Amino acid sequence: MTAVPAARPITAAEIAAFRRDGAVLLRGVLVQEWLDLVADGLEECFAERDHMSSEVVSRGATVRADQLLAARSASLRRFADESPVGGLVGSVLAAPVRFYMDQMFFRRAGPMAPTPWHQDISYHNVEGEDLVRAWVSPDPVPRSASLEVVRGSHRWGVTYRPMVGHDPDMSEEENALRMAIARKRGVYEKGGEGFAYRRTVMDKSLPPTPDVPRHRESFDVMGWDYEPGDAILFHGNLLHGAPEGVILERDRRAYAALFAGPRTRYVQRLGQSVPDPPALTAQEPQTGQTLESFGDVFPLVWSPGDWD
Ligand SMILES: O=C(O)CCC(=O)C(=O)O
Repeated sequence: MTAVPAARPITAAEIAAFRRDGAVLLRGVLVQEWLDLVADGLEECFAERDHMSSEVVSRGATVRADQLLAARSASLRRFADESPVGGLVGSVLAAPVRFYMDQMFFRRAGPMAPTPWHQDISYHNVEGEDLVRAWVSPDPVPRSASLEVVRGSHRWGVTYRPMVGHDPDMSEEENALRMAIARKRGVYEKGGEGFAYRRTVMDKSLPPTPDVPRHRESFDVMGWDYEPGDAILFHGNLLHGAPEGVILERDRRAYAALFAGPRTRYVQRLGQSVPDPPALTAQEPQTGQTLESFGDVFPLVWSPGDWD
């Protein structure tokens, strides 16, 4: 085990809520030391773009999305491996967990760029029932700017197509035209040479992601007033996003770490968006292998009984 215990024990009701809804807000589980590490690590990564830094601009509002931050920042490495979030994920899964990868979604105060609705699982070369996100921020995030989820959608048994990137049924010129039209409307991305959402190939064998904002009343949308010290855990198959048209009164700096339980398997996705961690690529993973097969790349952070 490397994950230290949370500021308070997780309750049976919280574990039941996660399993039922696919997400749960855990109040007051992180002490200040962890929030300082997250704030330091995010500011450090924000200040220095790397080859996977992407800036997504939407009508004058910008979000910086970076990938694999623990590999760049000692503070975030420590948070991923040693903070209580790994053990909290293990507690909801009742299983050993490994740190898989992490991302930041960094917005300064001002108009807020939305996060399009999606499931995390479809952006990565993994599949299975126990990929779980731990979302934390050193900033208060009001309900109006909250991460939002469709309650229970982790149990729909569907993997949706992320609605980003190249349409393989269109020519290069048509794709370029599509992006030029979006740019004219103020929606564009400044990606890095190692990663950009727009370079994803749309996997047309998967159904399109439902348009939640357009048909919002048809979905059971849930969100929270988030306070620093809280952690939001949500299932890798859960539909989630963040709203458009909000003015942020303060920064909204989110750190989102993905943890994997024993049923998480490697799968080569046509629509893979986020590159595999380089240490995994070096081992030439094959579809169907569990992440446990790569224990040196994804070491265990917590196992049942560790906090007893
Ligand atoms: O914080 C956000 O806006 C997006 C977070 C997200 O999509 C994630 O953590 O998977």
